[in-house]
Amino acid sequence: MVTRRHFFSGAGFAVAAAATAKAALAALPDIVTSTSADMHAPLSPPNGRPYRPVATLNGWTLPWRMRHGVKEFHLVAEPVVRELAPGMKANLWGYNGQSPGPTIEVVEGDRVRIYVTNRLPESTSIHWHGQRLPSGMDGVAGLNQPAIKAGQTYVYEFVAQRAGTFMYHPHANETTQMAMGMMGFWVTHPRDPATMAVDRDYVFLMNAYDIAPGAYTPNVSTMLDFNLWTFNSRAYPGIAPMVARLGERVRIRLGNLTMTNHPVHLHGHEFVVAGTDGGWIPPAARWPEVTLDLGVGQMRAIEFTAAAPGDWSFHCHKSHHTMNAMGHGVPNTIGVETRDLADQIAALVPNYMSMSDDMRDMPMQMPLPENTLPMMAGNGPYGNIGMGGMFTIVKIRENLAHDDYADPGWYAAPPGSVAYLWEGEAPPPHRDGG
Ligand SMILES: [Cu+2]
Repeated sequence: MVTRRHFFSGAGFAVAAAATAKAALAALPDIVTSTSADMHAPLSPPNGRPYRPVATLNGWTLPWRMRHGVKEFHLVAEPVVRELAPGMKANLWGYNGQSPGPTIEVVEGDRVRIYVTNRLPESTSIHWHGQRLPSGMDGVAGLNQPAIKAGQTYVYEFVAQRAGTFMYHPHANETTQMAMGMMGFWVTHPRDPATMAVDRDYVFLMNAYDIAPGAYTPNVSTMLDFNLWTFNSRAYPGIAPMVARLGERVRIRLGNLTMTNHPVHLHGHEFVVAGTDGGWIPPAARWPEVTLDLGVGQMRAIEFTAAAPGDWSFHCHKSHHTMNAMGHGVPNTIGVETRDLADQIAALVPNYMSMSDDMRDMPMQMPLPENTLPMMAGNGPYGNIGMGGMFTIVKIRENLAHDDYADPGWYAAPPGSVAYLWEGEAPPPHRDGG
């Protein structure tokens, strides 16, 4: 969970201080890195055209420098250690200290220059997914440019022509590099901040890893059978809640860089799809949904009014995507008296535990290898939340400050508004005819 102290400390930023050749390096923007997987406060633009910044779930926005009217960013592709959730860290590849890399925010019409330094042990490139740009800036190694070799820096420059939702990722050895976490979000804000304005604008990427229980490094030869399903390289309960004040208009922008589709589902509210990969949908053409199936390589922006106070689930509806690493090829034990069986096996195998139906109630007691998340791990106000992976909570409260993104804790439901236990006997079933 993000605490207020962590959230507002601004800690986790570091600017690399070059002891030597500082004058020569002044030609390049500073390298800003983050050491924290917490959600940072949205970055209000210190210069350039005004806009309402986005909030990156368990992430941050890359600061830039303005040089002769050009917004200059410096991305560094490098090995990182990412905390996927408390209790588990992964050796990933990312940008500027984290995976995903920092969000890049610019305004429609901005001229943008991005320095990309490769500190990986192999060649890479960077593709600006969805952008209108010169072919030579599109970042497919071998097609649009030579690969960026280890140690090299390449410079990309183009005008952000279209407002909308974008991603960046390598187009060089990309199966490996995306399986290792190399990706980031990009938002181009409308030239007029009143266009498509909302009160809160959350962004994150959906990604997946295959990390064997007890291991730290993803298996990069996995094609489909991933075992950790994440929002911005975080698994529940490590994913920050999305907080909103009652009545606010909320946007959530998602990009899918996993190898399968994700039907994401919001509880208690309807939303509309307000934007696709190709731009904004005119308001009259939007239709209401409660589940959006996000295909591979796609981006969507959904919007809703935070109409009801409470704690509302927001998750992928593939139920195995709301679980953390589990064994595959497990026999079906539904209807099997697993307790009797478990006792017999336990006599042969110490510490054996079966997939019994009360397992959710005891994940904290299960012996797990080091650096392994329980399959279903969250603790809620009423007991265990049988969720991991691609799951988080939209927390809607009255009287929140409009710039308050900190976790407000659990919802205190008004008396009489919570499902309650029936104390009496249930009647026998009444069967018709037959
Ligand atoms: Cu999913």
